[in-house]
Amino acid sequence: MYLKASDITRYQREGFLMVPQVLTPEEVAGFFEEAAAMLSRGKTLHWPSEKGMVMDWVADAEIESAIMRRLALHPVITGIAEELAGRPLRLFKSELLRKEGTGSTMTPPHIDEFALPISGAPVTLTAWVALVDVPKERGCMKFWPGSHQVKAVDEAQDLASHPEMMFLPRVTLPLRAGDCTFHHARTVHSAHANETHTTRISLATVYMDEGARFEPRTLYGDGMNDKLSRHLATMQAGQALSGECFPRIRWKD
Ligand SMILES: O=C(O)CCC(=O)C(=O)O
Repeated sequence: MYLKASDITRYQREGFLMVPQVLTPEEVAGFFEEAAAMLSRGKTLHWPSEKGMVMDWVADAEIESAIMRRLALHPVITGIAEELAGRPLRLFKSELLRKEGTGSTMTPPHIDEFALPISGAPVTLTAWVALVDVPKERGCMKFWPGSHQVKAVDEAQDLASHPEMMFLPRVTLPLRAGDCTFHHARTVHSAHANETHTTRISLATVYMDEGARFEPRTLYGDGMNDKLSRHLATMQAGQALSGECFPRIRWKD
């Protein structure tokens, strides 16, 4: 076991958990080197905002790079994910995120579930591992505790129609390089702008229930040409998200 029972209870209550130093400094250095090389190749997707750029990212990081696949399937991270989920999981996708220094804008509050083409998977969660120090000024994440259990948000699919969410308490979580947050797919979260001169780099990996099935979503994949989107385009609604593309991650007793 990597976690205490109280960590798991807390995750279940709040919908997120920060676990410090899941990576050693040596691991961070190795993964950072590969991440920087991948990002420098420039093949990224972009999330623009009215005021600038929220971030850009390498989709399919774990397909493009064996080193990133090792990080997406890292035994400590996947072990914690399965302890939080309480059941076997599969890897859905892994994205290498970049929030450029001085100029990138905040990540707006959102819920991942509505952008994930996954059904029958009540335990979908994301591991977000920092490859540089991420204080608030560099764009650390914020989470709305307990929001994964709010029915109104569950049904609304659109936070803009729930302005009251903006008046609920939220938690700002600065991370050191090698720290990792885990958040439930229904937890409302956002991130600050990067106001520093250092680029924020992290890997966000989505894990899903072993029995997850494909549910086409209009929000997903429009205009995207990454390998995962192309693979999903060949799938039928209700088909199992399994096989080589969506491997089982380990299950620890
Ligand atoms: O990195 C960010 O700013 C947001 C990431 C996010 O929304 C996610 O990993 O689900």
